[in-house]
Amino acid sequence: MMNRHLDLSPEVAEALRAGKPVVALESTIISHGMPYPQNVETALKVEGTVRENGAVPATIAVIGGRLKAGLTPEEIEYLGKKGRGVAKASRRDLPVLVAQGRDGATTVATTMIIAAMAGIKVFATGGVGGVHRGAETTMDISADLEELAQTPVMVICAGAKSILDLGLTLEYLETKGVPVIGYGTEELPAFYTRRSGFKVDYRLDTPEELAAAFRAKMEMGLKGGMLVTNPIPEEYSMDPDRINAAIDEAVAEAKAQGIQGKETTPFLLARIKDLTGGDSLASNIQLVLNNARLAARTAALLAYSG
Ligand code: PSU
Ligand code: MN
Repeated sequence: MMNRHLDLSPEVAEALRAGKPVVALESTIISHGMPYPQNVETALKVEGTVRENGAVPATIAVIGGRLKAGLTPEEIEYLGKKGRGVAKASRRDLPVLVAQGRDGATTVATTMIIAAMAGIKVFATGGVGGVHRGAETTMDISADLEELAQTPVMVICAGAKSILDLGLTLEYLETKGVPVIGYGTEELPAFYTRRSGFKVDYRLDTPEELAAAFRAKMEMGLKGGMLVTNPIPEEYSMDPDRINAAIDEAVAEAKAQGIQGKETTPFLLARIKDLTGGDSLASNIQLVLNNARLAARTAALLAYSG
């Protein structure tokens, strides 16, 4: 029985009923991750890419207190235009937003929760949250990591930005038993760049191998998800020195201005975009499209074989 707070769009409901592949997409990237109107254009383009690769897109958000899997273009436009006026909703935010009939842009954590409620196994995004630099004193660790530890969804991302402490993020995921897969790489990609200097747990090279590993995890009843890190295509990757200088500057500004809590990640993302004169936005869009393609193909294998 469907959760009483959840609404599936007619297209998503029909696809799930028929056992067709569905790919979940998040909405914090729309409201908080990119400026308007590129955020709306990108969200619609990502949905198109999922369709072209044989799956049905389910963009996820909280609207008027309803958990939504599958949005209309009008709902995507609404979330994109309202931007940071929409609450960024992680796991701890859901109870009050739902009880009060409010809107929420879902993070990786919340998108996983709602995807799992709906029965969606694969989710494509840009970057995941992780252990922030300086977490040994701030304790700023994204709820995304705890969600990966407990909710059965495969998250396909482009690695993690070095606004995070990548080494500590990998240690945390190891402790929590979350497999970190490099797609076609042994190295953890760093979002804007293909390399980070940190090793992933396993390199897998095909959607078939991703689907098989996820299926094995499910069959063993091991709880939690899987993190697939898919490097940005070479032609869109950024110069590491330039992007790392912008990230260091943004982190220093956040510290100087006393930015804290859920504001930290959106602040850093917006500053990096400004400091790179908008170039990082073009890369960001391309890597999300690249992840959507891989997610759709993997979802199709999980739906149709085995
Ligand atoms: N990192 C990115 N891009 C993003 C996010 C993180 O490179 O858009 C968003 C995602 O929605 C992620 C959330 O789930 O920020 C993590 O926020 P926090 O660090 O506050 O948990
Ligand atoms: Mn945080």
